[in-house]
Amino acid sequence: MTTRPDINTTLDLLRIEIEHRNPAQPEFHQAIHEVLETLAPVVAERPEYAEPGLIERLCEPERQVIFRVPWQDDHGRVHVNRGFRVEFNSALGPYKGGLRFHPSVNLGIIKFLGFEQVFKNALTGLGIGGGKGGSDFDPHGRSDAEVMRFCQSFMTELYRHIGEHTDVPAGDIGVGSREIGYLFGQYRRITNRWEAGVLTGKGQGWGGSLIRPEATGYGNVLFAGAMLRERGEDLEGQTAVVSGSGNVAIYTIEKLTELGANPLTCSDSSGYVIDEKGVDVALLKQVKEVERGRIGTYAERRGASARFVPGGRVWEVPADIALPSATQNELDENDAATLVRNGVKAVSEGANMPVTLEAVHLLQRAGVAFGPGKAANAGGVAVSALEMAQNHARTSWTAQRVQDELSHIMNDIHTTCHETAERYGSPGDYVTGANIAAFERVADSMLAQGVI
Ligand code: NDP
Ligand code: 2IT
Repeated sequence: MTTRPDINTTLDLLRIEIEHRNPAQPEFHQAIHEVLETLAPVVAERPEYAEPGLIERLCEPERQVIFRVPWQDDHGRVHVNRGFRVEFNSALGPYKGGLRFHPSVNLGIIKFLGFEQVFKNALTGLGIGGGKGGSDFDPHGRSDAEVMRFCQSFMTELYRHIGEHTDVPAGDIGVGSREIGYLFGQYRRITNRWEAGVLTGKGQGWGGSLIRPEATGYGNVLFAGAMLRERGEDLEGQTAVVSGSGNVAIYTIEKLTELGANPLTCSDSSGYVIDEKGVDVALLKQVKEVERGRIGTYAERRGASARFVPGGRVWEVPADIALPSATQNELDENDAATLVRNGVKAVSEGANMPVTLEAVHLLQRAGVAFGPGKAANAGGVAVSALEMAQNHARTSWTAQRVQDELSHIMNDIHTTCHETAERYGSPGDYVTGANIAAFERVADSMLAQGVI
């Protein structure tokens, strides 16, 4: 019989081989590392998972598309960006996952996001495969007309790869309802089809689901609440540090406030705001969503309770819980040590992979409840899948119905991760629980569907 050390060695060798075959993709390596280092107990118990090629197939995208995106700015100057769509795994359903527009986007980042998405989507239990895409286009400071021309050019290539039964993109960093509108319009124009289920995150009047904008942030707060309940506490009265000030951060702050917690911070790439009275979500929405402004403006308008800290890191602000909601690797080992010193009880990832692997280990060793993004931020893609269901049925559900479904799904994901961690000998370790539970679902389907 194969022993646990043998399996660990095999998984290590596999990881090294994957790193070698995918050079210069550190974020992809990190995402693979985090998963492979947790799989030994399930592979030891279920020999079919050691079948040659299974894990290799799981770590290799089914398809990767890279394309040129030329567009003209308002002065007639031509720009050339790069577009990506990585269709990672469709064993459980059509590829599903967002599009990111940010200058840092490259193939390695899209692959890490696609790999995470396969596991996240499996945890929702909703029959969606995993994919991700985007571009190194920077929407900051661009006019609506420039963003529209960019989206139209991007879709002029992307349309041939997507479809309601094939691959269903949505938003991510830099892609919100404005961009989804332009993308949907161009898809409809090229294909001459009203194919509502081809994109999610659509506007209310044309096939969007109520609560989709709120879903990721709301879901993460529900997940954090479930982790606290497991320790005999709840969210009421807890102080929170939140990073970011985009879609995920805004609705995280809104839900925290609604449940009686006190969100003290928000941030963007220029620095952070600390607001002793708790962040005023209406003002934040006005500054960031309506005016597309910078976070310093919030502090200027808020008055005495708020202060802008240029270039600072929110993690230096003492709080009971932390919800990183901006971007990958924004919370490192030093930040984690600061949080622990300040008595943090729970850290829940609203963003994808915001906490470095070393920081995750440090938090777990210190006994902090840690919710990995693939579980904690799955509410967004889950409501996207509910949007697809509404589109297919040509109906729309009430906000209450979607909220009820969301809270049911988040509690279910929490229970699955918790129970799986316990079953495989790591009680309280949500990373191991999430990875193994998702792996079992995807791997079983891949095994049943043969070597493809
Ligand atoms: P938005 O574009 O709405 O907001 C992103 C926020 O993060 C902004 O405040 C932005 O500040 C900040 N940010 C982005 N990149 C950086 C960076 N390199 N350094 C510092 N700050 C940065 O995106 P979302 O809120 O949609 O996404 C946030 C995170 O949540 C991402 O990791 C995304 O993958 C993840 N996520 C999103 C889901 C969704 O449904 N939207 C679902 C699940 C996860 P600035 O404007 O200064 O760049
Ligand atoms: O990371 C994510 O889960 C998202 N950006 C949302 C994906 C989706 O298809 O709604």
